[in-house]
Amino acid sequence: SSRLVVLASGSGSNLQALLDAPDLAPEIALVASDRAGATALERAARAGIATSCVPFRGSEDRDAWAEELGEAVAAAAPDLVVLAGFMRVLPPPFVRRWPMFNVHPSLLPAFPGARAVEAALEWGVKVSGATVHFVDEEVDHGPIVAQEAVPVTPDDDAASLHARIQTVEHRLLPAAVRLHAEGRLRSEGRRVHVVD
Ligand code: 3YE
Repeated sequence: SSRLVVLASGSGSNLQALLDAPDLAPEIALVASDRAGATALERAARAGIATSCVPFRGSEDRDAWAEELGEAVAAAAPDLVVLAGFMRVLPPPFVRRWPMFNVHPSLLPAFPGARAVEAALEWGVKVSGATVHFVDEEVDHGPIVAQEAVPVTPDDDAASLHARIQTVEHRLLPAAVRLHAEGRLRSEGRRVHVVD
């Protein structure tokens, strides 16, 4: 069976979507965070899943922090690592170690970075969306696995647009994780295809 490690900094709603996915083949072996207060850790504990917290101590210490986080992840022996609302840039040695997904609240390559929902509103786009992509050395840059558009409405603020995007994320992420576990993703350069 396939083993999953989920990294989360915040509420962990994407973790909850994975926990709630019926028939999700991969077992969540560990939920790890850079923030002691992350609600994701509570959700994991409540679900009987092992947790690990390696607090981020500042950018000067990123390599040592990532090394420590990497040890915790390695001990769980994942087949796939999922960044689910994880808000730290991971250094190259970490991202090369396992296949890794990130969930991002825009239609990449538009609006990468930490404030994607706000940036989309400020730009005035009429359509935004959600992206699941493989993680590489560059933030919000790796090959796209799944993507779906959502409309931006005139009365939207960041909270309402984010909520609409998250509804899509909670569907796209478990589906993408399932495809990976089933060995149904093929890469051709940057293009990721689903095979039967
Ligand atoms: N790391 C790599 N590639 C990726 N992390 C994430 C995706 C992803 C990744 O595709 N290599 C905002 C992070 C952006 C940011 O710049 N954070 C800084 C400073 C934040 C602060 O001041 O608190 C930091 O320390 O990491 C996950 C999404 C990252 C979002």
